Amino acid sequence: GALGTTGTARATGAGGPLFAYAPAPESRSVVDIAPRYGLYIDGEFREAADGQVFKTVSPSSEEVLSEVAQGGEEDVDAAVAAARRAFGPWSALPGAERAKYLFRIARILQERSRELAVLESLDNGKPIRESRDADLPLAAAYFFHYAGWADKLAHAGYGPDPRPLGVAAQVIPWNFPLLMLSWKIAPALATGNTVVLKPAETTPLSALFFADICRQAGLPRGVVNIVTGDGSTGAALVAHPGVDKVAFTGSTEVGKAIARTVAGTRKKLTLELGGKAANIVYDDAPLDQAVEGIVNGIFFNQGHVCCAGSRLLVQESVAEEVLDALRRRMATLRVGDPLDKNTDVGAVNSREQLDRITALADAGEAEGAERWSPACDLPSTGYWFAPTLFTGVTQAHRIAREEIFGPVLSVLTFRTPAEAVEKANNTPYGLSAGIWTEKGSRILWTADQLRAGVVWANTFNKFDPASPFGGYKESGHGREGGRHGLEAYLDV
Ligand code: TAP
Repeated sequence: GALGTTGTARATGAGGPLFAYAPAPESRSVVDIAPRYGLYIDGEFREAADGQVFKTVSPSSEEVLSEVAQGGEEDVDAAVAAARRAFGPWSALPGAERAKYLFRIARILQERSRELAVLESLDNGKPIRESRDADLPLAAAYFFHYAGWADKLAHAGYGPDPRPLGVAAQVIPWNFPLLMLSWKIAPALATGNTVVLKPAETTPLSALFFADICRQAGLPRGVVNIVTGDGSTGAALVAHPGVDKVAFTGSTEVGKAIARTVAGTRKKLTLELGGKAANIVYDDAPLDQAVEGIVNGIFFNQGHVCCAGSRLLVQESVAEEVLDALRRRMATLRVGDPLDKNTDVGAVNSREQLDRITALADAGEAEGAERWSPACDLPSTGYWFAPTLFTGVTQAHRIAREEIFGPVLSVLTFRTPAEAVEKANNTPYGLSAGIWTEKGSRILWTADQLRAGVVWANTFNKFDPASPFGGYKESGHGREGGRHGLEAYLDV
């Protein structure tokens, strides 16, 4: 009963009725979305205990894609209990055996990547080119990477016998639904932990398809549980006394609330929160390349990226040249249907997020910055925001200080490298930064001065499973990816 044979209705196992398919409309020919999905607990799909559901909507068409179970406290309790039961046997498996499951999951992600890419673009609004070329290959790559660690934990530098923590509660955002799931689940399973994961309310579908992949891979029941719902479901999960580890990615505000909940308990916590990255362009930079990097830095994934290069810091002597080239390049961006392979900028994920972006952009104008967007026809239904550039921005402006999480770039200028660094670090965040220059010594000096967990040089938004990712200051603590990412799930 694999999910994914187009047009084939499926109703297998205990979760059958909650996982049966409606015939797919033409536009989604490679993915079948059921009218209704249950929670995935203890290897089965089931209704929420109180029968509550919510709707998940396609942000590009405002069409309801499916109804999904709204998990409550009782469901969280059942999921944590299932994960607890599974923990003993799972953690006792030799690492090489756990690795086999992770490799299997990685391969199924590859095999089903077309289906999942379409699903992700429908539920999230991101361009299919990005879900196909970034989200899906990277999600599989994280599983391959951590599969490789599972039998080598004794050689990871944490002593001969590092122990898993137990049940991991994982709460993820809507910007990279499947990729954030893989960042969380792959290292947790490799190290012998079991998982209860709550996806974001606006993007639950790929996590539910992932649950089906776990079944397909024969993963023992209870090792991965998916509890869909809203923020209250996440809060109940984080607060549950049966949880040993909390991993959260999302807003700094919710991260702080979670830190308060977890304080004084035995729970180990990692937080990956917001950002306000500086993308620094020096006057000796290869400017054409830098302009591409600026565009990628802020318009990739509609700017719904925690490490987005949302503040462009450009050296005064080349500012006009860079801005002219940037405006010309922005005018070529195609905004629209996420399923069109020519689309560069897709739909904003939700009405709420569109309202947030709109309010902050309006504040930018009200505070005196100069707003510019290329002429572009936005579709009449769905949630859209034109790529936007603000010049004349000062450090006091809200658009220079607050995370916008949308396709909005704030431009500031600097005269000296010291001034660039001072401005770049003038933020409560510290997740990422970019540097564009021909001089190697300048790259090293700047990177050393920046308080940012990730610094890209002459590139931006590059991810690799072997590379640790995470923030300084209010961008959170703990690292995901690579050997460092193991530490979050081990008693070392
Ligand atoms: P958050 O509210 O932080 O959502 C992240 C996840 O936490 C979601 O699964 C959410 O569930 C859940 N959640 C919400 N309240 C919770 C609580 N009290 N306890 C436990 N879990 C809880 O982000 P958002 O509201 O979607 O976005 C707001 C802003 O946050 C954005 O504009 C953006 O600036 C920032 N943001 C940053 C990131 C990253 S990666 N840095 C990611 C997302 C958003 P629901 O989705 O059901 O609410």
